[in-house]
Amino acid sequence: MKITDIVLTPVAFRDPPLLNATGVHEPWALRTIVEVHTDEGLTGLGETYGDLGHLERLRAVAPALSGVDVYALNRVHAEVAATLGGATGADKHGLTGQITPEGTVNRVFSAFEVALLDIQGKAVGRPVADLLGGAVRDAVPYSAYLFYKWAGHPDAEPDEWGAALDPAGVVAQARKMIDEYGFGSIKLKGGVFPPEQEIEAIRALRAAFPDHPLRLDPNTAWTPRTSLEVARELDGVLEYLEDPTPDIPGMAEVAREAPMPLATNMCVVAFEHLAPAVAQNAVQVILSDHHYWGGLTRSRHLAAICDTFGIGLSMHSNSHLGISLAAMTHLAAATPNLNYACDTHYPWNRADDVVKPGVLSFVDGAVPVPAGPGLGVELDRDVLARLAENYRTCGIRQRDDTGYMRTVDPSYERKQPRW
Ligand code: GKR
Ligand code: MG
Repeated sequence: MKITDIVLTPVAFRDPPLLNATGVHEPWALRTIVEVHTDEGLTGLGETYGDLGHLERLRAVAPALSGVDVYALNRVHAEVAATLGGATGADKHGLTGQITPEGTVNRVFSAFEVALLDIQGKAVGRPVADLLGGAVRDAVPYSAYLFYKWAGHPDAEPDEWGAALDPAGVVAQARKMIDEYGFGSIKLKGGVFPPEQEIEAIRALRAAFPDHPLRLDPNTAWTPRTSLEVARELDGVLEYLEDPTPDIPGMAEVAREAPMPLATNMCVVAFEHLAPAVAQNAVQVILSDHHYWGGLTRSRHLAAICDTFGIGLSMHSNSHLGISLAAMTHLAAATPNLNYACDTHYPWNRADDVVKPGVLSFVDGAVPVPAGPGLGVELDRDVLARLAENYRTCGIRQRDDTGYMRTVDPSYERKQPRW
């Protein structure tokens, strides 16, 4: 079965004003929806980043895949690498970590690999999780992903979540999210306020939810010294501390004395980062994310490496829609050592999902694995058209949390570390 055509549709969907270490989410988040068509009439779906540089790389690669067999994933990877010719993406928003040429290939390859696995699953009538070795769990647990946030975007009405700018607001947001979705663990996006305030928020969450594992992720907003102070304050409270400080040597310095495991989706984001991270014992948990680790199969290679070196595995997320959630769920279901609840931004964005309702749901904080075949999800063409129109009119072509924050506070500066 051969690829005949690839349709790439950039989309924009509503995003609340979520605060982070580099600014605040703009009113529109971008993704690209990938549709791979074949000569046997089957179509596969993928979802990936929507920033313009990435979209241009996807567009450059797509014609080179025409005529390629849908099972020839190694050839697809080689075609992506050859077409990109060593080009490297940039971490313009400051939350991604160091992007390498290999990581750039894997980011582009992933979008096509997921769509091809969707086709393969449809061809044999089996869910993608079966192509990855079979589900070891029927449902994948996700964590409540809390953000400090404004009540609404500037000049707009407050959104349904309201403001969360202090411990009480964070607890109220957690309560709403847990009531609605049943999440059994909690992550707070930090790096927004001075560390003492974020420690207070974590303590408030501990008091309100005594049995929920807690995580804090300041996206490298702290020096190693500050990181250690926070780590000591939160000894026995956090299940892991995520990316407190920049880079592998900085994380290694913190890890030597921190009482809890350190996790990352910033300093170990490509296979070439693994050897130095292991040698320095810089991280104890790696956040896998198939969108940049090179798709579902390569994410399972990452899982095997983590298993080999005794490193824990969790899952990272960015603002996303249901095709990504389906792919994440199949992958996590088929990865035995994915032993922490996965991150997801889905509750913040699900109102604009391009996937037809009915397949993706949260039951007690976990998403039951779609029964398939393939990813088990279908595109809602009306929503896709609406989101594509949003993209055409929203004016955003590259995520820029810092620039958006500066429209509200012109004195705002990006600093990593800040404290
Ligand atoms: O959505 O603001 C955000 C997050 O900060 C995201 O960009 C990060 O990549 O969720 C991510 C993380 O865990 O670092
Ligand atoms: Mg993170």
